[in-house]
Amino acid sequence: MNSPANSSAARPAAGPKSVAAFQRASALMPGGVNSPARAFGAVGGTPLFIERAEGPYLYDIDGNRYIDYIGSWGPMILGHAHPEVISAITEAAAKGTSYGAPTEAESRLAEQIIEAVPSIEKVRLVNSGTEATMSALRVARGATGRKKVIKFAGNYHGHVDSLLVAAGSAAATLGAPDSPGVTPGAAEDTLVLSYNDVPGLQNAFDQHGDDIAALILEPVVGNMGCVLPTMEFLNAARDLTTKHGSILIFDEVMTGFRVAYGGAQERFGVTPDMTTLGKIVGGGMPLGAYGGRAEIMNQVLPTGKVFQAGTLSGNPVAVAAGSATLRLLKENPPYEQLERLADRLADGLDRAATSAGMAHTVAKAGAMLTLFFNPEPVDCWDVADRCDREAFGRYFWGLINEGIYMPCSQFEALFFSQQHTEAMIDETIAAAEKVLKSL
Ligand code: KE4
Repeated sequence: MNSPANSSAARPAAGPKSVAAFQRASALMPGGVNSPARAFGAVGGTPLFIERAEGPYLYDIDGNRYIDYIGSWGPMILGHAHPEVISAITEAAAKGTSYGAPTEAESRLAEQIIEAVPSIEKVRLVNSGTEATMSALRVARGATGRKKVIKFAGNYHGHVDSLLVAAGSAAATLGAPDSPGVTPGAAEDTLVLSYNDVPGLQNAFDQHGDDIAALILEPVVGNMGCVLPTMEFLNAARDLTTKHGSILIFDEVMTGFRVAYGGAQERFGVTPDMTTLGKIVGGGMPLGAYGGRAEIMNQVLPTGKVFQAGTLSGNPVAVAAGSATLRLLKENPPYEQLERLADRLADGLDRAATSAGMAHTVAKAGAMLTLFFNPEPVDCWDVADRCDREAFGRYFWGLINEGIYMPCSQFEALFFSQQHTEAMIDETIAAAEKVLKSL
């Protein structure tokens, strides 16, 4: 059956080597990928297989070069293959890749995280954003003795059973916001509300307040496209969790070290009880982290009774990559440059879409932004869900043909790095104008 995902006839095909590689991979791994976001399910056609990456560029196995606006879905804020990150990785690897015993390097990275995010008094390193949110949720439930958790439609917190409910990112993209295999028992204590809906949040606490262990949110959403919170919403989340003794978890896996060195909590001045991190904190290697007030984190075994563990947690190679990345971000903060480039790109895409007569909105926060194929400002999933997915798919492939690699879904944010230049932004805007006019 020729499902839309495979009917590349409707779109410019990838190069012959990617097509062959995809056929081989599809016989070996579900969808030929190790994460569904990469499968091009939303835009159709064949995923491009990547040979290498350097600075702001991706190179596919057919020899095409692209300006990269995925950046591995966030981690590559310094650009790909940064020499100092690569040498930190190779130096660490030469001393062995994993000991299963504590190292001072872990303490160094923990100190960097705690210094960057003051609301984190103690931190635990894990291997992914999913592990970070899964662990933070368990600690919040263990610390409060309560069961219920609030999340928001269109927010994605990794593939944690109890959070794969009305999830964003690839779950929303591929029409599986509520995954099979997540049992009613796993999801029954998850309350799903609408992002930015303050009355809805107030009602939930009126009804369930003293049963709510935690409220988890993306303080800037990347996983329904870039959606900003209202300050009223963030402050309501903070005030209501404080009032009811619930734990406020900021899932900063995407926003951490991205929208500011101290994440969205620094940018907005709202302090959570716990924070989850991933992506940039590992510098492109498998590393996540969760942390918060010492009184909460001391509930974690062996100090407390809440169990969480991991063979490769804090392994020397991933820690070296993360530590080098945070050091470089601290020594030479890219945030003003990234903000300027984001403004330039957002304005340029807005002008390009307007001159193409396309109904659209643009949203941005620091170096993450989205062009929505939707005339309504996107402030929650119900609005995001009304985007023109078909037009987005043609826009995506049109830009691929112009050497621009955008996220392959309307429900993802685009990211760029310290290596992106104004000239590249202008090239992207010109390409977008040409493509949007052709739609
Ligand atoms: P990982 O388990 O993929 O490292 O992190 C899960 C996660 C948690 N929280 C937020 C806010 C996230 O954005 C993510 C992962 N983001 C997606 C992209 N939107 C990862 C890409 C993918 O799934 O391949």
